[in-house]
Amino acid sequence: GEDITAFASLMSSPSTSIITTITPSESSSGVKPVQADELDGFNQDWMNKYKGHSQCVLKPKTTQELADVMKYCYEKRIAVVPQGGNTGLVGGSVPVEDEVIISTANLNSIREFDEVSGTLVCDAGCILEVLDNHIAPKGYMMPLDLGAKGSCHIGGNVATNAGGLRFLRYGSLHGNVLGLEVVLPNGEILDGLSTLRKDNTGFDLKQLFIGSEGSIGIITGVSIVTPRRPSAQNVAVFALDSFEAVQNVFGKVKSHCGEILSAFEFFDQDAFELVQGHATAGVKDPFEARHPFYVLIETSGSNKDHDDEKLSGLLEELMEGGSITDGVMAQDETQVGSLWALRESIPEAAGKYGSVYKYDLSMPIPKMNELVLDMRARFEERGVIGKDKTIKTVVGYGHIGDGNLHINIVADRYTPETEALIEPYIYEWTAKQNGSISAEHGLGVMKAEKIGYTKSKTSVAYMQKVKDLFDPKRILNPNKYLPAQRS
Ligand code: FAD
Ligand code: 2HG
Ligand code: ZN
Repeated sequence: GEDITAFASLMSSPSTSIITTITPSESSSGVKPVQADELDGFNQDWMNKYKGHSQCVLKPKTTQELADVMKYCYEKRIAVVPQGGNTGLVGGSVPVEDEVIISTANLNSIREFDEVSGTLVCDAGCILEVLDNHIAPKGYMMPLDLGAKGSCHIGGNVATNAGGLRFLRYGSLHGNVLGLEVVLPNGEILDGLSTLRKDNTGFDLKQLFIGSEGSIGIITGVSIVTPRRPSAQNVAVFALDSFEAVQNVFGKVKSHCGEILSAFEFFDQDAFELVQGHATAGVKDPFEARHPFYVLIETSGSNKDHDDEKLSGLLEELMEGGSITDGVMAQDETQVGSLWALRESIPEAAGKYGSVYKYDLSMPIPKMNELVLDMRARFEERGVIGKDKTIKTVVGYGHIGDGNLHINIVADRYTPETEALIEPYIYEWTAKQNGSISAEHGLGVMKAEKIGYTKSKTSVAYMQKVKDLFDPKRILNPNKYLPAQRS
């Protein structure tokens, strides 16, 4: 297409350097210079924390076009960064320097949907919510859901192995993705768009690309199995007075509603206050007072009467045993949305309040709140936390049902000094619990050098070999995902 012709003419002078700067002045063939303001949205990440200065964004319309671009880049050794919806939270989707940005925005066709098996095959640039809306009338839903659903691409979800709000019920993309079509760094197309549920023939290569964050190939097509959309859904938010109570309630919820449970999320009072003060819409406080902790539970089933019965059994036990101090249950779709907004708008509210240092950690559930308290104490000791101080607030929330804590530290701005107050302390703390420094957001540029807190030297060495096997010239997403290697 036009983009590629433009690219080829811009690139016509042979280059051997890994990073090639394309300035409008190099364009001798009537190619329209790219306007700086158009580029900003592609160069800047969602948090305004990471910014590259690429002069070139390509939006191929077909897998073959993308393959042609990669072949060219491989020959000339030009670095590229794959970009989906640019909602990633570790700086992986934007250039570190001036890498060419390859956006999947124009790879957005739904290829097929099988209504018997629930198998969906689509282009990588389809927006998650668009896919969910497409299959909803057919009685199906996407097996993942996240706050960024209105802009993230399914290819980006697969590339980050996104977890999200219903991981607890539907599991990882490692289980739900049935096949992938991938353009390799040298332009070869790895055509693996299988729709088979079972296929034990050789290495399952697609698994390598799930969670590879654009380091070894660009995903162009996704085949994914989708579950039935539940006909009955209930959402409740409970208020609790301690983190012990949160854990206790988790046990009780599982024993009453285990097989219909589709989400178990928690947020602390500071996260709740943040949303009350800074989120945009639909976040009215449904309670009369503020509470130290909140949990949101969702059930999804096929028989409303059965589910209601199970929930009333649960509520009875929780109220009688004093496990919760208050609770609200959604009575209709609108209230379902409002209760979910209390949890889903935490990242947005944090971003409105200041510059956010985000930590996405796996650890034993009992340790989670200890870390949040420890971080607050650390800042208090140094006198840096408060409304008008360097650190405005520290909030804890997340997918407690999956052992995944999110800590958002909202600062007045991003500075190396503030970062040094948090890192490596928080990573060391997590490593001591044998936790993970990235439960679901990935490594990107933020944590490429930190992988050793969670993975052994041997594992990292084999990861480097996989990288070299697919991308020997290291043109895909340089400076990200894995520690820098000497060439
Ligand atoms: P991008 O941000 O564009 O890219 C992410 C990474 O994948 C980059 O390294 C990029 O190079 C690579 N990449 C993108 N597309 C491709 C491709 N086609 N082929 C190869 N590599 C590619 N994440 C969770 O896991 N759980 C959550 O609950 C969650 N909630 C979020 C809520 C909000 C409000 C926001 C802003 C983000 C949230 N995220 C969450 C993080 C983010 O949305 C996910 O990581 C998402 O999967 C990224 O998709 P994307 O299309 O925006 O990818
Ligand atoms: C969520 O669960 C996302 O809301 C974002 O994973 C978490 O912003 C964050 O830290
Ligand atoms: Zn999350």
